[in-house]
Amino acid sequence: MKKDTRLILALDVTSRSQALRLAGQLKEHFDAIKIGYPLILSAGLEIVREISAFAPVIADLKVADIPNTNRLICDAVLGAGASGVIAQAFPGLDSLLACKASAKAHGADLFVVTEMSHPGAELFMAPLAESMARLAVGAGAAGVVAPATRPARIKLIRNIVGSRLIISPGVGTQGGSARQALQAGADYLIVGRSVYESDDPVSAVEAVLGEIYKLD
Ligand code: OMP
Repeated sequence: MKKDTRLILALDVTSRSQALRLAGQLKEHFDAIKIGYPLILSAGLEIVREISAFAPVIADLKVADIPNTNRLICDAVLGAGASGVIAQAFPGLDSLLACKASAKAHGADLFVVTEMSHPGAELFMAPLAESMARLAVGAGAAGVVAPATRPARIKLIRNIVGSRLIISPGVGTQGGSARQALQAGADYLIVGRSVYESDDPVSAVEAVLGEIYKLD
């Protein structure tokens, strides 16, 4: 995945035509486009290949099952053209290794969730986030997902994952700051509603980029 804008678009719309329009309009501003259940269940698996024509697709299926089912899910979405897939760590190492094997077979990247960005994640995920990050490293993940809403947690997770990628959701609508997340060590920011729900998505993404460039 290139690292030009350091932004990943979370395209959680449910209309195929809107998704394709937004992808075409915004592709220059993002290094990748993340799609998940909302769009894939609405538009069908073929949307993965259609969006891949604009940018590398990360399939956010938060895969969280036994190894065999994980493998089947990853094979389906990576076979449809995704360049990366997101899995949950909590089912354990064997489940993650099944995702990793599928990713490797497709020349794709595995990303593993450590701690989620919403308030509810503080109950069960936050206390185990460091173990999840260690598991991601053990499984050979290309990167992890860590919350832009809690930059201090990104810093902590960076110490565990070393040079592996950290992709961070929660900027904008969820209240996270792009600048703080990058300063804490995120490689990429995942941005969704604050861009695609805007009346002017291009200006909305340019505002985030302005915040990023101010870092230099
Ligand atoms: P917005 O809140 O609209 O910017 O979207 C954030 C995107 O990141 C959505 O697609 C979420 O499903 C996803 N996400 C989180 O918000 N929090 C997490 O902890 C993990 C993810 C994710 O795995 O991408």
